[in-house]
Amino acid sequence: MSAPSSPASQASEAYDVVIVGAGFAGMYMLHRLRGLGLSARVFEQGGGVGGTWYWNRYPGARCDVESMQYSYSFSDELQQEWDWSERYAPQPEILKYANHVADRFDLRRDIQFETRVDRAEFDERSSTWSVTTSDGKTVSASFVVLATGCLSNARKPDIKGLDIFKGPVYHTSNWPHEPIDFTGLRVGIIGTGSSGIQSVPVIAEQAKHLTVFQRTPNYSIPARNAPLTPAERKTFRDNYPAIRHFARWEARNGIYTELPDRGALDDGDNERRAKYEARWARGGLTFMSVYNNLGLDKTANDTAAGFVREKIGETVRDPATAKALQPTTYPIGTKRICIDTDYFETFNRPNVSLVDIKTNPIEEITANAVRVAGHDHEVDALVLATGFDAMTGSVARIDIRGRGGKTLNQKWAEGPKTYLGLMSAGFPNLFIITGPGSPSVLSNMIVSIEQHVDWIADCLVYMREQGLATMEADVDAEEKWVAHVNDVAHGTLYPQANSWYMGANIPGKPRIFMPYIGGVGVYRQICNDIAAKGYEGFVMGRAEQPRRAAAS
Ligand code: N01
Repeated sequence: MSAPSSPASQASEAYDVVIVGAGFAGMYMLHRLRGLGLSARVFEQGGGVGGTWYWNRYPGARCDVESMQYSYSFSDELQQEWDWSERYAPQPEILKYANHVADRFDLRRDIQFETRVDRAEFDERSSTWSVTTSDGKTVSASFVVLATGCLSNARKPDIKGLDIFKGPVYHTSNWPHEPIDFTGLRVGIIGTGSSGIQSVPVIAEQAKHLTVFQRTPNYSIPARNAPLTPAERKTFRDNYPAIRHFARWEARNGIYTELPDRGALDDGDNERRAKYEARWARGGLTFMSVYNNLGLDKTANDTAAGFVREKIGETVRDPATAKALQPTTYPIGTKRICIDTDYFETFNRPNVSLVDIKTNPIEEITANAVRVAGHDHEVDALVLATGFDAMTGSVARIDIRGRGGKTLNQKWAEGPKTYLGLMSAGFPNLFIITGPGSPSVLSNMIVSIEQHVDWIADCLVYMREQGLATMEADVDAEEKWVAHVNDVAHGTLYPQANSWYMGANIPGKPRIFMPYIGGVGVYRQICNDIAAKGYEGFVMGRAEQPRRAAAS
């Protein structure tokens, strides 16, 4: 495989692979490609590496997967040398880690920062992509890898008057790089997902008054964050081979923990309560894996949901506020569960108030207030914690044209269609890392990123060895995969929530459960089996003559 010499476009530079994005996916992809002797160029919109951790700098931002597990596993030296300071790393530390990785593996020389990819067009005659960037240049590449992230296209709410508000308006996912001081200010925050829930307690400590505008209450589990001791780090490091193996193969979500051996209704009331109490005391996402049927059986789910509602009721002193904070309209876990530090406790502060905007939506924003039910809640600054156009949003912003000039946006107008979440039929040599149709956001992202990057790298080696120039998803295989992803999702409680997993947070977006919920181990096995069968379900071809990949 060599860089094409005469691309169809006016491209001045040619690469084996163009990678879009220098987050954790793009960085590792670049590292692997270099190891294979392939030329690669990364284009990154931000001014530095880190992706989501570059942009999401809001107060209180930290990862909800434990830091010893939310880290690359591809280099043992790296995982042995890096010292995480806390159980859940704060955003600045994760960004420092991303920068450390970039330096350690000398990645920056192939990354062009502050450059958006605006357009990518496949030329069928030369089997190459022409990639046009925001600096007006076009390069060509045999392959394009979209490492654009699942939660990178901010959702700005369409609220009347937002543009006439006189004070500063911040979006959690595009937070300024300089510190923001809310001291003495009346702050309003709209949105109570993970970003809102993490930032509310921190902003409340600074602000004169914080008004939280809540449309849907969320289930949140205490993080129980704490400094990591040297002994805790050592235990992880000594056991990394087994821990990483477990995360890849045994844990559905790529997180190392004990696996449940029973359903919630297999235990009596006292035993079940004791287990929930123990998980609540331990804190973190593993609350949901105490039983094996919380995502499947509504009655089982109700026991966990009821327990969390009780905890909210015990924590929040004002009964009306407590009631408003208790989620009742969807099963626990079917919207991304949150973990927090003192979120519910924050509503006991005299300088914090909750406004329910479900019953009475925001009417408008004025120059200095948020108007709800005819009442003006005066604020000096606004924080939008309103989430993302998830999974497809960042891809949709690029004008991607495949065979016959058809755009990916046209193809995905009724919802994203991929084979394995890795490729989409009609778009040859275009890979997506953690795309819709793969476990991605339902897992520890780094586990899923590494799996996809390794699979793509192995695939490129196979193509090189076989003298193949093109690869694309077969239409039938894709249809079957899309149906399978849908079937598996509908065997669970997940579609019952209006979540961003379903595209429900974006008006007009098709309601389709986007990630693959079959579990990372099952999915990895499927991907490996397909590769072992000569990439079954993919159409591979030499430059001149496409052929169907060997079936089993
Ligand atoms: O976004 P969200 P997020 N008017 O979509 C509300 C990851 N993440 O940035 O639920 C009023 O979850 C919306 O209300 P509703 C994680 O995967 C991880 O918080 O649609 N309100 C909701 O309350 C997470 O799930 C970490 O009714 C409006 C909120 O805004 C994902 O990112 C930290 C509105 C949006 O919540 C997204 O989280 C942060 C409107 N027009 C994020 N539009 C960690 O690792 C939206 N809302 C810990």
